[in-house]
Amino acid sequence: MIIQWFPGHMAKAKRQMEESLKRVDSLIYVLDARAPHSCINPEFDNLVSAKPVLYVLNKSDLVERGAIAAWESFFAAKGMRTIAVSSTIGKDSGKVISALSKLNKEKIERNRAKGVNYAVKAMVIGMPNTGKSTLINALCKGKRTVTGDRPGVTKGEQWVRLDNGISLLDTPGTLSHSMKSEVAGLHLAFIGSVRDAVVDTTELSLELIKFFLRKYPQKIAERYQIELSADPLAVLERIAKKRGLILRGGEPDLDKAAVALLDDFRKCRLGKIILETPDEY
Ligand SMILES: Nc1nc2c(ncn2[C@@H]2O[C@H](COP(=O)(O)OP(=O)(O)OP(=O)(O)O)[C@@H](O)[C@H]2O)c(=O)[nH]1
Ligand SMILES: [Mg+2]
Repeated sequence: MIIQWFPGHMAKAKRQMEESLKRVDSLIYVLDARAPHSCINPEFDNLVSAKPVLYVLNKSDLVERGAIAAWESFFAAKGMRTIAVSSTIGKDSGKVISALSKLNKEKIERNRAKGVNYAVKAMVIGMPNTGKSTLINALCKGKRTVTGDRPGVTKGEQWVRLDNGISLLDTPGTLSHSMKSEVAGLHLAFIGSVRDAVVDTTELSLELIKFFLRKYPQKIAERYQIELSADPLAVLERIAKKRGLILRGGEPDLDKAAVALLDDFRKCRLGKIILETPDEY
């Protein structure tokens, strides 16, 4: 299943980010901890090569600690500064601020030597729905940006100044013109970075079932109390029946079952699941 979504507002957002790059000294690159590799957008390469970058593995509450540690080591080996946080839990703010200050240490010290108190300006970038605006709210301890559990919530850039003088630029989440791989497209759709309305949700749920059958079959069996089958369609039918999602003629309502499954996965009701591990890359 090939996922493709690049509406005009993303092209515009990208142009704006390139323009705003001149006004910041660093980048905070927010990745969803469930799919860190798929969240790296090749179209951000020009931004990343221009400024120091702090990679933030956000939503780490949705993944086992050990799985995140493997990604942290993977990125560290590539010289990428990475920290894992959970912006909704919000106790990681100090960690982000200190990593950001470390990233800009030389500039801050150079200014301090001249008697100037330099405050960092960072642009927060990432795929849609990875939690950029939520992270900013956690850092400023307020509700300054609009957030929501779907992609495309942030429509335009917005500066937010923290108490300590640090300024953060929120940006709209953007995908790439074409996904770097079919798997990356699927993972981004699973985590809600692609608008559900532009994909065939039932087909997407069958792909998610295939993933579970491969990696975590028990989680599906336990959650829905069904017998497993190697055929994803049979699994979806069983989920529909178990949930009482039946069409008028008595057939299972696959579309509703698909929505329920995707929702359960996204809300962590199937347990802590990582979609990709470093050894696959
Ligand atoms: N479990 C969990 N959910 C999170 C976390 N951070 C953000 N979210 C949720 O993820 C959803 C998306 O958050 P946003 O902050 O709006 O994401 P965004 O990256 O700004 O999205 P766009 O502006 O659409 O690109 C919201 O429902 C948040 O509550 C986290 O650390 N853990
Ligand atoms: Mg946002």
